[in-house]
Amino acid sequence: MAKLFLGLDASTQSLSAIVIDYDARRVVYDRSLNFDKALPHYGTQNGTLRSTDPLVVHSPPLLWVEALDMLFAQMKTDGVPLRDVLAISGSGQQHGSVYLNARASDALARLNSPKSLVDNLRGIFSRSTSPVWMDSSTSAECSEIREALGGIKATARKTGSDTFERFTGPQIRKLYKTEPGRYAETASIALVSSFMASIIAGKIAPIDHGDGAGMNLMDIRKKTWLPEALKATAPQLRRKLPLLAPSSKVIGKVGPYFVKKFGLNPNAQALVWSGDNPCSVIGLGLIEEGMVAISLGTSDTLFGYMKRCRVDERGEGHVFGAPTGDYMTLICFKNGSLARERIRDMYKRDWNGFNAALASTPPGNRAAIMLPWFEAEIVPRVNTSGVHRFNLDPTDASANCRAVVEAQMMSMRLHSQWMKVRPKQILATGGASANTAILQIIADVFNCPVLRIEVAKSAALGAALRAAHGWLFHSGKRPKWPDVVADFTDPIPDNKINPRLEAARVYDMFLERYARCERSTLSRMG
Ligand code: ADP
Ligand code: XUL
Repeated sequence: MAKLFLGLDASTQSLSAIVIDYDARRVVYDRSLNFDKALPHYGTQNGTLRSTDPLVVHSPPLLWVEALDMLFAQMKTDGVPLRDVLAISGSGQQHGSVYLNARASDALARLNSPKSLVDNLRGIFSRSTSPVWMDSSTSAECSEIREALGGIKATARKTGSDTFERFTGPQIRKLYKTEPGRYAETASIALVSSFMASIIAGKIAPIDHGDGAGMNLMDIRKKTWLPEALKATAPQLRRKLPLLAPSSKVIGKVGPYFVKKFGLNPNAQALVWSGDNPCSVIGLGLIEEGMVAISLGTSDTLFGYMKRCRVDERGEGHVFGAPTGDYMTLICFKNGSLARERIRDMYKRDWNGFNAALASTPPGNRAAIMLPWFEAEIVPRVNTSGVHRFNLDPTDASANCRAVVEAQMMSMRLHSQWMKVRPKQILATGGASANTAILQIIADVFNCPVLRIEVAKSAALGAALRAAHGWLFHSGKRPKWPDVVADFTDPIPDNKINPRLEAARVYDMFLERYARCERSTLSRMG
């Protein structure tokens, strides 16, 4: 019998499934369900709901619930041998939180298979929408918690990051301050990852150390809840939070709902889920110091594996737990794919037209620069949206296409200097990593080769590999990560995008000019 493992990824815009055949060392199933297209009745745009306040960005948790049912039904229709799946794990967009009432525990334990998941779980939320990572509405709460923890440096040292608007602690504090009744009604707070794991396992799932580090609530070194952070966030918080666990933790068997309805094996293990970025660390095989990746998904992120915890005391970057039990560094930019799409659409192009514009303009863009802050930005921290152009004619479509990508990559290089890693190569992943013209700019800006692996969905692949690792571990084997990720994460041969010397030289000089534009704009904004 083949050893199959299932990895799911509940990302911002879609839910994906990857099944791997572990012994054959290959992916045997890969499918995604786009939220806006598959479930239009939730009214999401790119997976989120917008409010009149542009800083507030939520998603309906029932959307994720319905998507899970749909994707399992799809797997069954597609003939995936679900009975042979030995373990399931998953990945979730980080930071987003789900608020459950006192009925949740029971409802999860008693999922009735003739009914849909939505009908089973409709009544378990104390809040019908979940703030997600794109939400920037908690600056006041960030200041309050940061101050209680002793300032930026102390907060970063204690929790792995300064306080950030999208992090779960500040979001919880905002709920407590603005809707105390709802907060009191909340029996349990989950992350997107632990919420989805709870459905699969039929009980409230632990939060893993990778995703837990994105809350401003976990002691980054001890990997336990940090009492002073809990106190600074909201009263009685400890009892509303689940346990923390390493990401190899088995929660239990998959729930009978999935066995009866979709034919899963009753002995299949349900592992804790982790964040999409920690899962991508595994899905890209970043298991040695100095290995770096860039994910071009809804957010753009730059991240790498780190053996010993070293935080960014200036407060822009993050340290999360890595699924290996070590650490990872990360820096996150909100204006990623959606900013590129905005420019593409503004100038009425498709991706081919966008790439033609990149091809027709020179590196350095004749000194034209854009700060593409269509949305409040995470790094650098900008709380008012606005696109700023320097020496850039707004009617010059080609120069604007180049400007958005160059700004994103310049910003990544500039703000990742604290990681003190000069990458020898960069692995690219996420939806936009299909675009070689964009990857060429990354190669030139960082002056190193960019590579891709076969599977673009590194988070879902990472989740499947985590499931395999966890299953082997709990079967008494001592699996080694290099063996687990081998073959799956090998870069595609002959697919290396090499830096161009002349372009790299231009970008070395261009960096300071870009930094000056950023600095002057930020100081004007106060
Ligand atoms: P997430 O995991 O955050 O939901 P994905 O990693 O699936 O997002 O990436 C989705 C994004 O990929 C889309 O918003 C789209 O802009 C981008 N994308 C897909 N194909 C291309 C392409 N050929 N060029 C540039 N961007 C692309
Ligand atoms: C990371 C972050 C995003 C989300 C969505 O800190 O906020 O990358 O995980 O992908």
